[in-house]
Amino acid sequence: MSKRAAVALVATAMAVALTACGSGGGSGDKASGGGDKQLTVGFSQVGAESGWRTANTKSVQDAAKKAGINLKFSDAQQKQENQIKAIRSFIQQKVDVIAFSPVVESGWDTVLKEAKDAKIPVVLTDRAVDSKDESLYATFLGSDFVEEGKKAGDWLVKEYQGKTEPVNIVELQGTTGSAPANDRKSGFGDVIKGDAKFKVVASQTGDFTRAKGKEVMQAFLKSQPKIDVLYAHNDDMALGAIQAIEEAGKTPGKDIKIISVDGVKDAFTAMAASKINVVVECNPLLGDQLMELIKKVKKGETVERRIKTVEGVFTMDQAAAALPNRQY
Ligand code: GZL
Repeated sequence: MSKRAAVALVATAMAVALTACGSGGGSGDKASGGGDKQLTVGFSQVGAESGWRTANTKSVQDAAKKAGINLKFSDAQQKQENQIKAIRSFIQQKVDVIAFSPVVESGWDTVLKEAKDAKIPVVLTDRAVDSKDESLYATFLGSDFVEEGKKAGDWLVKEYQGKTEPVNIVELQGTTGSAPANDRKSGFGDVIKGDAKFKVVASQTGDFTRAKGKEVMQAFLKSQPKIDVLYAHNDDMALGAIQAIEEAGKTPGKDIKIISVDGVKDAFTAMAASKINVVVECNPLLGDQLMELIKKVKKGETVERRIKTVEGVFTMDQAAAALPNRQY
């Protein structure tokens, strides 16, 4: 074989070897991320009803970008039928994983069975479903709302320690049928039922929004001769209620003590102004943890069935110092 032919043969062999290595994934070209296919995730969000939700959406979207995940995002405007439609669309598009925060607890089995039949894993985040069939979702990442309700009740018991006169409580519930509304109500009720002076004289949904929270608080102020405490299932309803209380010529945080949940910046600002007495934190910044979970689930790795977020309780005296560090 001539020298020229031998050189051509070696060059060809080397070119074939490089191509095979690059296209084979694995130890291939690092720039393409080792050849891993980009994950496509369908995410159905509850809506845009509160400061908490806005922060949660940003956290999920930013985390998907950081993780190199192609996110198909749908806002359900707090309607279950829109979430079901979105999940069906994700199934048709053959996404790799479906993640969603169920607006209410019930009514998901049919559509989740469709996802299971299509072999698309489902990850629950923020809120839970009441399905008995645990094979319908891989894991649930979110807060313990019963615990949050208990923390709210514990603060109230401590605040009125040693007192005997009746304490009239009004309650602004979250979205009817949602896990946070159901569980924050039951956790709170379990704690205060041990002391007869506590009486929930009115309890109604404000749908987690400021507008509705104000409207329902106005009705409470008209119908209730004496209100000592407001327990609001989220900050947005508490902030709406504060407007109603002030318009009625009363001082929020003093004439009517306020217990709220979430811990958004506006609530800390109100607490620093002595208008809210205590905020039970509910962390919306779940994005990074969610994307890591999604990658593990897609790879078929074992993940915990229930992953709880870590969160605290902040009282009025702590608000001013905590405010600059609040991330949502
Ligand atoms: C709680 C979340 C609730 C928040 C509200 O995890 O689902 O929904 O407490 C939000 O602010 O609207």
